[in-house]
Amino acid sequence: MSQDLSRLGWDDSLASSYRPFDRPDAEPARVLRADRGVCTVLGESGVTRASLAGSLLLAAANDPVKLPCAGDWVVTRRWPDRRVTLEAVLPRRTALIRRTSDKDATGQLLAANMDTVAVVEPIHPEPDDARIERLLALAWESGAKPVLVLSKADTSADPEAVARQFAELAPGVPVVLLSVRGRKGIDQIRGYAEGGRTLALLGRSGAGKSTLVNALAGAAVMPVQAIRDADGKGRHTTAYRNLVPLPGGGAVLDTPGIRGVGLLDTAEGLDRAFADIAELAAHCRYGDCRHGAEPGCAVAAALENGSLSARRLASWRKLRHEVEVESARQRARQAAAGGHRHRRG
Ligand SMILES: Nc1nc2c(ncn2[C@@H]2O[C@H](COP(=O)(O)OP(=O)(O)OP(=O)(O)O)[C@@H](O)[C@H]2O)c(=O)[nH]1
Ligand SMILES: [Mg+2]
Ligand SMILES: [Zn+2]
Repeated sequence: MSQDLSRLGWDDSLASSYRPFDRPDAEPARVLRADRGVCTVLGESGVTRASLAGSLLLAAANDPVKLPCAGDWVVTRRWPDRRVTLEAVLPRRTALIRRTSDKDATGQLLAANMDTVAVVEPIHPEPDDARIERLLALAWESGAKPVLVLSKADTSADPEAVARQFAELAPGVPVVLLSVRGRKGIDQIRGYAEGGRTLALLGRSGAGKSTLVNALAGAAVMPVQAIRDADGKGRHTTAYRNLVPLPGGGAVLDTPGIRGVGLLDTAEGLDRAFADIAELAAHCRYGDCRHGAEPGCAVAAALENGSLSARRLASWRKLRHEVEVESARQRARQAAAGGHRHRRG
């Protein structure tokens, strides 16, 4: 049962980052699921469970982001007693990282090595503008390309109108209308996994992520919320992140619904998610314009003529403030850590 890893995106560049680790008892593999201390991986010889090597645990002691995550390409090693260990994580091409809490020094890694991040937001109940904007900023920052998926399109009488309305929140981002119930949009989304690519799904609980995974896989691989909830609140059904290889090649990465998504040092992601405002700001008279009462402010002018909504500007200000606070915090932490090292050395 030899597996062709190229169906999961293994290529020459990954092969060359693997080369230094190559030895007769080693094998490259991709993490399907990461649990505490052990990962389910898919390698050329099939699916195995690999426990994390001590060296890896040590290296990640102060930085959990270094621990393997669903989507990671890793080096496994098979021991004479047939035990398999996970020795190293190959450099990530993209990484979806959120801030967990104010106290945490590092973020939480949600997914790795995805080519595209689908922000899945249900049409029913009313999609949440702020959540879409926040998740798109996170998606941009990951280094992957975002796509906005408006799910449960069958719950709207005029889904196209909803799509047009929400496209304004997502400049430069494709918008896909999805109804698994109505078999609409599934093939278009499958396109993002073609050619051995990986699509990660991000969105609130009950958005229909796992239902989409099952439709793409053509099998009930992920449990979905059984009872249709009237208020659309949805309890968490998916409890772990899972990379699901698809029959036609490529893979989709399911994640548990997230409630609070804190942004880390996401200035670049924010600029891309709010490309409309960034573009306007480039035309302000002053380079350091705060878009308040400054003369020659292009953002204020757009607000005035109605091409920019006050809601969107407020949303951008709020997220930017959050990122600034977080960046300052990180700088302080780095300075403290540097000082600490200095004292020791
Ligand atoms: N009307 C309609 N309902 C859908 C559609 N897709 C999913 N649902 C329903 O939405 C509910 C939630 O679906 P899930 O796939 O479990 O949602 P999820 O995003 O995986 O949720 P978590 O795992 O909790 O994050 C289920 O009751 C589905 O039947 C759709 O296309 N149309
Ligand atoms: Mg789910
Ligand atoms: Zn301005």
